[in-house]
Amino acid sequence: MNIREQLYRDMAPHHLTPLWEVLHSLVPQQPATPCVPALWKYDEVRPFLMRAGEAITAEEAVRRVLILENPALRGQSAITQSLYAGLQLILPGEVAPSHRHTQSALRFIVEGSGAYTAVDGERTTMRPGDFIITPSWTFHDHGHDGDAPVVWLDGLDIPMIRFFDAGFAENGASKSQAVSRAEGTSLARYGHNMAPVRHDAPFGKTSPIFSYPYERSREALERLERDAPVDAWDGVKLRYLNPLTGGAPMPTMATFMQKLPAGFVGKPWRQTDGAVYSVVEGEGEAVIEHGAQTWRYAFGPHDHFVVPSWHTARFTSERGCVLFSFSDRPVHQALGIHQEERLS
Ligand code: 1HN
Repeated sequence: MNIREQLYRDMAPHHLTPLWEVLHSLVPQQPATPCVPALWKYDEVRPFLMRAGEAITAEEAVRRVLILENPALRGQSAITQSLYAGLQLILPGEVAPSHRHTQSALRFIVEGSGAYTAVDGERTTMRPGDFIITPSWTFHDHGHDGDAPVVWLDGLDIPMIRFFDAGFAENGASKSQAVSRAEGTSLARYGHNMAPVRHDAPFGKTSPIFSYPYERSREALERLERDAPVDAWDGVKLRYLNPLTGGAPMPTMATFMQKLPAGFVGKPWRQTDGAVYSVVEGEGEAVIEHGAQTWRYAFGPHDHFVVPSWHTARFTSERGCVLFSFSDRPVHQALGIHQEERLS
């Protein structure tokens, strides 16, 4: 055995290890994510969700969710290194009981209407395409007074909070929290490019609006598609705002909605923030490239897919489509490490 190997062996019991053996993988020349691209076709996922509806109640499950696990991160409840995503089902008459946690959550409504989520005493009715926020450490419960299944995408910063070992959680005192404010109050206060004269930030670093209705987002995108230049990479893309800061609606997650016009053939891009997509309407194709590998995803309504960090992606759409997406971009930006490249 040479002196190097002898050194490694003798110091290992002392919990010492040589940097020079791992230096290159610690500081790669560019991001080297273990995540892989993945597509979940709604046609394939939906039957499993409905079977989950027969297998367990929302109340017993607490949250009846099928986790979208990155195929390269099985067992970690993660769709990227920092983000969690899942599809949640609530059936008529069910309640998902009140609790709170330091993890922030977003909901993007996929299918069905009439379910509600209650945040801090205010209920919001869910409609397809609505983007709803549960701020960190606010009590939240879900219920459903309608007559058909409701499914939504949950996006949470679970892996990030786990990484920081900063998670706390507790159950609410009652199953459903008491309603203390009329539905629509927070949207009226903060969602019209106005704010209370003596306002505070009721949810700290998180947006005071917790429901961003689809009809408004869609109208903006449609108008811009008609009246403004279409971006060669993104089509027509807008980011959701915290109106009190101009920044992302949550400290850990940014959300976006974009419309690709009919006949769109997008140019390729890559960014450090891995992103999760929910197809709202229409069809298209995502082409994702990394090294020598190429993934081609033909997507349609309610499909979900993930574009990992620093993978090159481009979109095409023959008949047009609307995409919702979220990523951990605000954290990259806060740390000054966000990078984005628009390729030709
Ligand atoms: C949670 O509270 C919800 O409130 C959904 O709907 C998914 C995943 C892990 C931990 C908490 C919800 C969750 C979650």
